[in-house]
Amino acid sequence: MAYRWTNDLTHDDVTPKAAFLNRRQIIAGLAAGSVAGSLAPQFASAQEALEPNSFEDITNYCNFYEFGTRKDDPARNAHMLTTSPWSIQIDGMVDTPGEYTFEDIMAKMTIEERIYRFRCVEAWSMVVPWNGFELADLLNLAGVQSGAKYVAFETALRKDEMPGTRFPVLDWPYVEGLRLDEAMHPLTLMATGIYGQDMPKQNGAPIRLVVPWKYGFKSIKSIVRITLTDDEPPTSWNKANGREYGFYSNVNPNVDHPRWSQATERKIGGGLFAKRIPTLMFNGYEEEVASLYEGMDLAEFY
Ligand SMILES: Nc1nc2c(c(=O)[nH]1)N[C@H]1C(S)=C(S)[C@@H](COP(=O)(O)O)O[C@H]1N2
Ligand SMILES: [Mo]
Repeated sequence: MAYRWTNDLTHDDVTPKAAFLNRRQIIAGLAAGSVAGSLAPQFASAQEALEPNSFEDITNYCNFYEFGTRKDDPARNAHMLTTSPWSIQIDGMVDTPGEYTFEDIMAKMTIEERIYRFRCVEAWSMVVPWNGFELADLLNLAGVQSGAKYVAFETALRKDEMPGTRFPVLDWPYVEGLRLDEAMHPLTLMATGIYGQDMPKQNGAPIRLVVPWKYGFKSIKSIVRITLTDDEPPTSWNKANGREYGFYSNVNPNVDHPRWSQATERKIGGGLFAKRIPTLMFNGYEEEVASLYEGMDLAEFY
């Protein structure tokens, strides 16, 4: 397909197109599942599978280990996090390194709504209406230098405000990374809210990453530092268990997690007897991002 993301696409071009492609692929994926007979879609229609999850589901079923490892821990504990004032240190291979205050960033960015499917590595999914801006716009503000190849991210680490960090569940602070082309992709969002409101603390206030074609753990929350580098940066889950969590972590129904299948998922909010739905290549964003990985063996680079 000749179509390719370019810098001359406006936000208006990107969002409806992304939504449309996503919808078409999901409908195709659901149809394939039901034809095979093994996967009856849990939803009355493919449309329903694309409907945003409720604010309650999104804010009460969370992974944010700094506040505890249970799904309801972040909703209970994240109120302790001070999110104002907030700033992000942008450093490494950039023209203008320094502390960028949250207010200053917000004043310079165009906030828009993006409804994205979100797929956790634990084989559940949600549909979330995020507000945010493209990470590329922030990186361009700092000025990416020509030798940069990767972007490293770091979450705040405050033992007094984050009870989960008193335990060595992960090697704190939580860190993540993207290849520069992944970071610059127009689907890659710095999210600052959901449902038109400021980001709830349990979802990564005041600012977090959202990379919709990768497993949820790549979408690092409450970011305080962004570093441009020429070396693949370490990531928390890869350090914790490199056999289970690789650097790329692209959603891929054909590459199983060593302990469970990634072929299907359960959409949160479907109820106790919810049936599983098929997981789509790159979480349904194949048309937009497959070209980033041309020639790469995605079973080796998982
Ligand atoms: N700092 C930090 N970011 C994080 C996590 C975490 O524990 N700490 N969990 C990740 C995982 S595993 C998932 S699935 C998503 C969950 O985002 P949500 O709670 O907004 O759905 O956040 C990701 N970002
Ligand atoms: Mo996750």
